Amino acid sequence: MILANIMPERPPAASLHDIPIDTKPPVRKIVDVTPFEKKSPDFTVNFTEDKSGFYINGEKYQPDAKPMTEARVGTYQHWRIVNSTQEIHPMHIHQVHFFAYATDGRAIPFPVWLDTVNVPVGGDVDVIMDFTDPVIRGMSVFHCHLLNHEDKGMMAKILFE
Ligand SMILES: [Cu+2]
Repeated sequence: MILANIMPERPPAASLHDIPIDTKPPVRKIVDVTPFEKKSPDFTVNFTEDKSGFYINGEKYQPDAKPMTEARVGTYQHWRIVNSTQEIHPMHIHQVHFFAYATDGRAIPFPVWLDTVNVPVGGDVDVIMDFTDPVIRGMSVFHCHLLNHEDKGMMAKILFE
């Protein structure tokens, strides 16, 4: 069904083909991790599992659940993602990126901006979540990126406000 016809007020100055394409990889902000390293995490994600499911901080995802955590738009947060199981879990968050800078308490030699990171068995990853984009607001989720784990409960809500 047609929902709307969007017409430009005047013809565009250039066609898409005339716009130069920037082929360089995207450059994201460089973050000084020192202030984050010194204090304890703002939020900890703990992946666990048992015979009846997969959990984040002991909770199995429910569609009607309240957000597990909230983030003030315009801030950074230090998160520690802990894998308390015997298998790997890729942590993924929607809408925002994070700067992964340490694993198992040791600095990552080449820290990078990601939206998914493998959390080692019995280990952890320290990241800086970037909640500074003013456009990113409302309810979102973070979860294990293995579909089987996510579907069995390893997902939680976050509210950007
Ligand atoms: Cu998993």
